[in-house]
Amino acid sequence: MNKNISIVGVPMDLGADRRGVDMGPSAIRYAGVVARLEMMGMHIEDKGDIHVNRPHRYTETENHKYLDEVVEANTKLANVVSDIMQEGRFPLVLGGDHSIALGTIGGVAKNVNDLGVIWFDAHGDLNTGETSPSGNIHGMPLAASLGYGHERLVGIAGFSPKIKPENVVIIGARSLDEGERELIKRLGIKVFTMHEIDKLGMARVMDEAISHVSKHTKGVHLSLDLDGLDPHDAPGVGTPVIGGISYREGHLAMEMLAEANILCSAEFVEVNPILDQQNMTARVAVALMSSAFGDKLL
Ligand code: B3U
Ligand code: MN
Ligand code: MN
Repeated sequence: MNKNISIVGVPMDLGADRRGVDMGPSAIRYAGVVARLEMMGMHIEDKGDIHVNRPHRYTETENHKYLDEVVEANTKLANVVSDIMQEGRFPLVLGGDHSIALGTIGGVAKNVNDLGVIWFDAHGDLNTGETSPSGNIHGMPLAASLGYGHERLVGIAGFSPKIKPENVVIIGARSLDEGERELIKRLGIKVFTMHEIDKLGMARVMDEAISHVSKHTKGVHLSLDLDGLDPHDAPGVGTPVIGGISYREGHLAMEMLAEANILCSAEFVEVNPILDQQNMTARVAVALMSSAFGDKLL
């Protein structure tokens, strides 16, 4: 496990409908992420936040809200993340809405051929401008990373596709749009919905997910949307969906990732302190991070 971790915040909420996730990085820092990881013996460098431009007015481009701002911030993020990888450090990105996965994956995939991705989420984030019911770009980053969607999103970091469908797993899905279901079937993406988690248990799901994403890859990126967890355990998210992954199942999943020692990068997104209760969701995010980096109970 790489003990040299560089933290980057992305105070972005333009990819989502509800304001407030732009304060996610502050909430996660306030929840003590640096101290917690340092206590575990990690060497932490906090690079601060990426600058995200505040738009003067609402814009929409072919069913993409705030396309210019989202592309600009993700382009910057991809460069910062790529520099961190070049230094041999582990990028830990704090969101921000999930549109920032485009920049993170762009920066990581530039440095890791055949990157695997574990996508923890209630949603598929596999919409394009044609299929999106909302025009919110946070519902599109996985599709765009695979090469589907608006050319300006797909083109972030200057190359596409960034990842291959056979190297992706989605875990925790329970709200998929029609176009997303079609893309999942067409590309043969491995999805562990809540049905599989209930039926097989998280331990078996993670065993299968880990062997799937590490088979043909040289590193795995963890993209964890806090709305993958059940809203009882993580209420501070923009689009809560009932019936999610429990706090305990989330920890088991992170502990198994640490044991497998496959991660090269991670991001924790969609923490919305405005909708939270006593910063609980940010604290859950920090606890999950510590498990993903190998914190043990005994
Ligand atoms: N799939 C819907 C809803 C959604 C996606 N991601 C979140 N919500 N957080 C959409 O708008 O694309
Ligand atoms: Mn998401
Ligand atoms: Mn989600």
